[in-house]
Formats: sequence, C-alpha cells, structure tokens
Amino acid sequence: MNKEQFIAKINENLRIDGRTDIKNATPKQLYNALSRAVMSEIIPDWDASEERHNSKRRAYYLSAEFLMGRAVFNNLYCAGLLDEAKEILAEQGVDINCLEEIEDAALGNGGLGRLAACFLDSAASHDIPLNGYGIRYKYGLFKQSIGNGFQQESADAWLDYGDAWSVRAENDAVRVDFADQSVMAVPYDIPIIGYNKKSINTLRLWQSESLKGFDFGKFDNQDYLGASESTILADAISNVLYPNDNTEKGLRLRLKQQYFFVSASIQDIIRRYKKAHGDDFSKFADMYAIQLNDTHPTIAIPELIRIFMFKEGMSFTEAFAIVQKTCNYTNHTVLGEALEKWGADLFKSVVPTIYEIVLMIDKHLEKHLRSIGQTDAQIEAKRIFDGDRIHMARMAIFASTYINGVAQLHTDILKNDVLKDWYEIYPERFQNKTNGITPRRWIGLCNPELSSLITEKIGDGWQTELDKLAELKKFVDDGATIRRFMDIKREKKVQLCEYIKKHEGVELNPDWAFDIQVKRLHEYKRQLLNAFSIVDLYFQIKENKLPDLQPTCFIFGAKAAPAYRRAKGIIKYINEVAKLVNNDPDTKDKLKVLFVQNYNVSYAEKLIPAADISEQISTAGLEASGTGNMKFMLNGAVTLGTYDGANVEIVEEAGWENEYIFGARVEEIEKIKPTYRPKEKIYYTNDRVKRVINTLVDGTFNDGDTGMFGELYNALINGTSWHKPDHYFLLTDLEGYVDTKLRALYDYKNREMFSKKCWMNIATSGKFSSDRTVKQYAEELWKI
Ligand code: 26W
Repeated sequence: MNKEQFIAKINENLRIDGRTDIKNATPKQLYNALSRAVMSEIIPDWDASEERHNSKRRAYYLSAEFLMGRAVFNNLYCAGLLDEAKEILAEQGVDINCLEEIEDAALGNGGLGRLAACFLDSAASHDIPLNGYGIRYKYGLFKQSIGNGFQQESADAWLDYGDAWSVRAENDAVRVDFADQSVMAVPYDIPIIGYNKKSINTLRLWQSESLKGFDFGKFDNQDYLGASESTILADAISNVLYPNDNTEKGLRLRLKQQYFFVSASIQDIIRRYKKAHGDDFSKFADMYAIQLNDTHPTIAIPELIRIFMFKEGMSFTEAFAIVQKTCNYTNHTVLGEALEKWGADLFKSVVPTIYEIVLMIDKHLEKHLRSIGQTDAQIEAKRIFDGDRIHMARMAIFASTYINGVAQLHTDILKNDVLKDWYEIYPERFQNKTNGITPRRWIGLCNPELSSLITEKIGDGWQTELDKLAELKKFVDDGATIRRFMDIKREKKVQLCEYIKKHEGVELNPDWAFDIQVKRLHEYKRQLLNAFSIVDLYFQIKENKLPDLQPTCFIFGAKAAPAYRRAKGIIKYINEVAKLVNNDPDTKDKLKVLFVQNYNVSYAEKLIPAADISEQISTAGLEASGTGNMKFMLNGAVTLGTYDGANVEIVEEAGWENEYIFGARVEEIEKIKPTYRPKEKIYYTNDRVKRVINTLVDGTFNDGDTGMFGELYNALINGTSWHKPDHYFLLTDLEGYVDTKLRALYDYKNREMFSKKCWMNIATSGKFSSDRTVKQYAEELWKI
C-alpha cells in the first residue's frame, strides 16, 4: 500500500463512517478509519499466517487476562506504517497523538495479563504458531481518579470508542452449558501483528450472548423486563473483569467466566483439530500444546476430558493421557491467598458434569499416588478434592506435562517450599522460564529517541535480537555517547512533565532525579515502605542532616482492588505524604511526591523512559518475577530493590555495581520469621523507625476519619487475627532501604558516573526480551 492508497482508504472509511474527512474527523472517527485501513491491508498476510501454521504443531495460550494496552500505535509500528500515518495526518494539520484519547484495552489486572500480551507479540514477531484465547470483557479494569487523596473508581467502557481491531467471527460461535443457563460464546478475533509483519497471529476473545435473544412471548404479555432477561443474564458473564490481582474469592460469576471461555476455546480447538487432522485423536497431543496461564483456565483439563469421553467416545484413561500430554501450567505467585480453590457445592451447582470429572481425576490421582508408595498423609496433602474444596493448582500439576515458575528464584521456591511435595514425585515436570517483555512496545515504540541512538551505535536488528544490546558496553567510557544518552533521558522527562502538567495539574522539574514506583498496589509490593522512606528523608532534611541532597521527584502509580481496604489506605497515606513534603518550605525544593491517576499501560509507556531509579522493593520471596523491573532496565534506569524475583537475574546481568540492592534475603526472612517481634525488637528500640511509623497515628496526617491509618499501624505493630505483626517485614528493611536510596541519590549528583550505570543496564538487558522467553517455551515446553 503506497501513501496515496493509504490516504484513499482512510478517507473512504471516513466517508462511510461519518461523511467526513481527515481534516474534520473526530479522534474517534480517525482512529476507526485509520485502524480499519490497516486491517484491510493486513488481512491477506493474516490469512497466510494462519494457513502456514495450520498443518504444523502449534500452541494455545489460555488466559483470563490479556492486558493489551493501546493497539493503534503498536500496530502501525509493527506494520511499518507509523511514520507514514504520522505524515499523512500532519499534512492535514492533525497530530497523531490525538489518538491518545482512545482508551487502552485493559483486559487484565497487572503482570500476568501484560505478560500474556508480550508473549503474543513475541511469538508473532518470530513466526511461532501461538494463538491466545480469552474473554472479551465489556468493561476492563476500572478507571481510577484521586479525590481528596482517596482512590475513586469508574467503569472502563473501552468499547465505546469502537473496536476497530476485532473481527466478529460469528460462524465459529459455540454453545456453553451451565447447570442453570446456556449461552452463546461468540468469538472476536484480534490480529497480533509481529514486528515487520513477520507473522500475524490471532487472539480470540469470547463474548457471551443469549441463545434466544429477545423473548417476544414475554414482551407481548407486557413483561418487558422478562423479555430481555436471558440477554441480561448471558451478557453478565463476559461483562466485567474482576479487579483482583493476587487475591482469590470463590465467586460464582468468576467460575462461570472461567468455564465460559475455557469451554468455548476447547470446543474451538477440537473443531480445528478435526478440520486439519480428522477424527483420529491419537495425534492430538502431537499437534497441540495448551499453556494454562495460572490456575484460572485449569478447568480446561476436565473440559477436554468431558468432550473426549462423551463426544468422542474415549475412556477416562485414554482421555486423561492425551490431556496430560497436551497441557502445561505456569504458576505466577506463591501467595496462598491467590491459589484458587473452589467450594465443592458451588462448583457442583455451576458445572455438575465437570464436577464429576474432577472427582474422577481426584480418584485417579489417589490411585496413582498409592501405586508409587505414598503414605496416607502424603496423599491427603495432595488430594484435588479435600472433602470440602477443589484445589485447582493440584489438578493442574497432576494433569500437566510441565509446570513452570517465572523467574529462577521463584521456581526454586516452588520446588523447595510451596510445591515441594509435588517436586519430590515429579522432578522432571518442573522448569523455569524467566519472564520477559517485548522490546517493540517497551523501547521501540515508547522511546524512539533512545532507539535511534542505539541503532546509530550498533545498527538495527537489536529489536528482534535483544542480546545485541551487549555491543553497547563498549561505549560506556565514550563521554559523547553518554552525554547523548543523558540528553535523551532529559527529553523524556520533559515530555513526561508536559503530560503530567496536563493530566495531573502538577508541575515537575525535569532537572531533578526521577524515582518511580508503578505497579499494582499490594502490601507485599511495599509502596508503604517507599512512602515511609520519604517521610524519613523529610525528617532528616528538617534536622539539616542531608546537606546538598539531590532534589528528587518520587512518582507513584497504582490501582488498588476496590475491596482491598489496606491498599486504599496506603494510597491515601502517599497522598498525605505528598501534601506535607510538597508544601513545607524546608523540603519543597528537595522532595516532590506525586501519585499519578489511572496508571495503565499507556501511562507506563510515558513514565518508564523518564525514570532514573526503578523501585522494586517487594518482600524477598514474594514477587514471583516482576516485569516492570525489566522495562525500566531496558530504558536506562538503575534498580533500587530487594534481592527478589527477576531482580536477582537483573543484578546477575548488570553487575552489583550498577544496581542498588538492599534488605533481607529469602533465607534471612525465613530465619527471622518464626520469632519475629517487630514491636519489641525494632519499634521500641529504633527511634528513627518509630518516628516514621508513628506518623500513621500521631496526627501528622489525616485519613479523613476513616480509621485507615490506624489499621495500617495496627497491622504493622500488633498484627491481626490472620497475620502476625508486620507480615511483609517493612520494619526489618526500612533503615537499609533509606540508606541505599540515599547512596543512589548522592551517586546521582555525579550525573555522568550515574548515567554510565544506566547505560550498562541498557547494554545488559538483552536477556529480558520476551522473545527469549517465548522461544524457550516453544523449544522446551511445547517442542515446536
Ligand atoms: C484469582 C485472583 C488472582 C488474579 C491474578 C490471583 C492471581 C493473579 C495473578 C497470578 C497475579 C499476577 O499477576 N502475578 C504476577 O505475574 C507476573 C507475570 O508472571 C509476575 O511478574 C509477577 O511477579 C506476579 O505478581
């Protein structure tokens, strides 16, 4: 498609859609016209990719979440049309950035959903036959605003902007049956455009619709509500993404969501198999691999068995063997409260047939464990059905070929601790696959300035072979290159400052150091520890203890699950700290604290390239991997973090001298845990720590009489019925953290020295490309 044809297509779409043209279109009209123009351009390549992959072994990624972010810039970029599109619009006096008005597709909560999106991008960019299956939520993750320091939520009606990147594939609709309801699952296909269109893969998202639609019988009898009842009940299933990240609640609608998309996907996979390979299922596991993204889609295991047994006439044993050869399970967290368990009664009342099959799998497990000589107690600890609840992770482990963790440390913890019992009997099933991020979105697209510098230095090719960044090492002592990098970092800060001015109404100084913590709000991620460290700096400045401190902006971005009261209390606390330090004449020229509203993928793309310091401060052992840490590294920030998750591997790649690591390690946490008494051992004996913690209750701050700060204090000092005091070891790590942060900030004053550290981070980030990760999945798990 040449430029004239591109323009003609956009204009044609605009005439049909709104009887308008490029000059006069609204951003929404422009978005749809432009996107549709690209869609019609790529359809032949999309078909060809599908055709090419059809006869080969392929993999399916089943995930309840795909956190795709904004599609338009990424798709133009990967299709090689971004510059041209910019030009075309500019010639008509339109700035392409007006498309930022279009909402992100936030069909995910955090790391797990974003990882799924990065994997799809990487697979398409390397022609790996991987397709995604998920749910087309009408409402994605809620939008967040901050009012009086508190989080407020509103609905994310992302589809109101039109869904130009989807194709409704009604012919492939299937029926999904629950005990009390049957619905249509209608697929919407989204093209995943690999870099330079290497391959165009598919993300298929299912939408729930009524089988019957509108009931005219009821309508004629003046039962107007009843007339659309089945529609309302069917729509409810794919209506909204659950906003919980890492906390599981056994909710009926959530189980329905899981079975809905899994059953539809499995039916679809079987239909495809029959079309490509006929009715002989003995080759099923040779042709297909199914990757289960955490336990959320593990109901695929009994669903496959159900279809094999009741539709294809296999015995349970035959069906189980094929399923076990086909499925793999990725674990993304060690937090007990995130491991899914369903009440048996609930499960049975939603999907009775599947429930019976789960019991069969459980019996099969029991028999198998007995046959390998496990004791009653050992068997007890592994049962899928414990007499009361169904343990999804146990089923996933028993019925999979491989189980993997998402960073080396995390996999080690699974093997030695969380899943120790299983590792003992199935050592060959456990693998590590350290996470990664796509370099296309996370530098190419969000940091074109740095990308150009890199290409100038080492040529192109690095975006699909990120290890090539190692060639940048040789420029670390080249002052001119480092100064160019410093100029770029400043430019990214200026851009961020403009955006923040517009969206938050706050002015930041691009000459300050930028220290950024962005991720979901959770106690284990310890945003509260970060806030405490700032309060400590505040007190130290007031006492003149920090001469010539580097002026620093501390930026936070995080959404709290709406029902997670403590997380919301932490947001309020951060905003109270901001009010204090930003307004005190003694500190306002040194410290600036900002909590940005509605942190999402698009905001991340603006924040991360502007960071000097990346905050990765989870309690050691609790962050399975982290992927934000990798994004910051790739954009030239140093990590201020604990020895946890993928931070361990970041240090291994970049060298200790280029990161700022502090705090108790996993082994130390394990050691102090049994006798940990933070009140007696730290709070009462350490005045510096005490002064900071006391700001929760001594009137320094105001929680608007919600009692939230008192509750945070109580959790730290006294504990609750479900957790001992300071469950996440903030008091243990606080002093070491502040001291390490100060070391980083004083180092920053020698900007060129500091920038060399940043540069070395870029040069050693090659390992963290999701291209590497997906290739490892393909070779070592899927055997593609
Ligand atoms: C059922 C509620 C629920 C929802 C989401 C439970 C658990 C989850 C996810 C497993 C939470 C999650 O996103 N985990 C993150 O996965 C990332 C990708 O592997 C890791 O980098 C993060 O460390 C991990 O917290």
